Amino acid sequence: MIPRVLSGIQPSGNLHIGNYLGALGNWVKIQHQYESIFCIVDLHAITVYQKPEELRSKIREIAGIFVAAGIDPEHSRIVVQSTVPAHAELAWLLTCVTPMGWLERMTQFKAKAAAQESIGDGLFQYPVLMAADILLYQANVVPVGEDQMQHLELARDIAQRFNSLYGDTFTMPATKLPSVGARIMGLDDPTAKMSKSASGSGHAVALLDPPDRIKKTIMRATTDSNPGVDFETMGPGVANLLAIFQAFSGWTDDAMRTNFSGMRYGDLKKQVAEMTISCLEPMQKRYQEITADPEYLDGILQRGADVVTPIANATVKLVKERMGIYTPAR
Ligand code: AQP
Repeated sequence: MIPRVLSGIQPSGNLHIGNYLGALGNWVKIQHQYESIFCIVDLHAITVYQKPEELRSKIREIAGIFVAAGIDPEHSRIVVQSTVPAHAELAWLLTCVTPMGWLERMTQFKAKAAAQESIGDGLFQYPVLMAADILLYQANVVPVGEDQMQHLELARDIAQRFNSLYGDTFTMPATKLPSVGARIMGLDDPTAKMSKSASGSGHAVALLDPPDRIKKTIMRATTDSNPGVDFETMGPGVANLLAIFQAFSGWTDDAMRTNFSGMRYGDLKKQVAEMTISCLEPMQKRYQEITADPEYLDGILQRGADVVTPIANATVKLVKERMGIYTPAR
């Protein structure tokens, strides 16, 4: 059987180069080795308040970006999470086997909760919904950025606990991280992860930013007090710029050292900006073409839901049977 890959992105803001280098770009590279399912996880996005109109348009925008970036809709399924109700149903079933202590340890919950005035229960339950997304499809591989590793570990713990309570039911999903770019940091603050929901114009490069804005953001990036690039003593800002360049270019470590050692920061930033723009421009052009025909995207999302719903429903049925929940004979 062909192994299955699953991953997702929240429509919670503008997709940025961290989302691309940590996740989307790798999905594109590996999609044909697997049976591939890529989700726009709108039920995750609402764990913090989203303006309804913005959320609606972000879902479509992200679907367009997936295709523009190279997700092949003839091969891979692009699914809006809420169009497959089994995600929410399995999440509840798994909530009932997940100890609260496991969720209390999640660092992303602590960080996001600290930024909220009032913390919705959904934010606390978020990792269980993510486990449900993955286990619903018995995914073998989950390609994500480094910030999602703890949630993946939890998904495995939940699967293991369910399997030991109710018998072998779930496949253990493996985490797949990119070798470079697994954690792109904020350009304004290289000690914090680049994030969709962070504010500030100098923080992130969005995938749909025009070239002049990309250049401006990168040229303003925080560096350090060294006179130029020193691979032994560089600070996190310079390391981040080099990681962005390397992840986009695919250059080896040796090539990076040869090209950048001693380079002044102004020149480094220029090269990073040029590389970023040249990698994003074709995607941006394709995005304009794709979104000119809204029916094209609707068709892709409908097909995605149609293909994955029977897989998802079969898992929920099995889980309910295992747990002893009423399942009609037919
Ligand atoms: N800075 C990053 N570097 C590398 N990978 C990243 N990812 C996110 N930020 C970086 C990866 O992108 C995928 C989708 O992320 P998500 O939408 O599920 O939410 P997130 O991880 O919480 O990402 P953001 O951008 O910080 O969004 P908000 O601000 O809405 O929470 C994941 O695979 C993630 O690892």
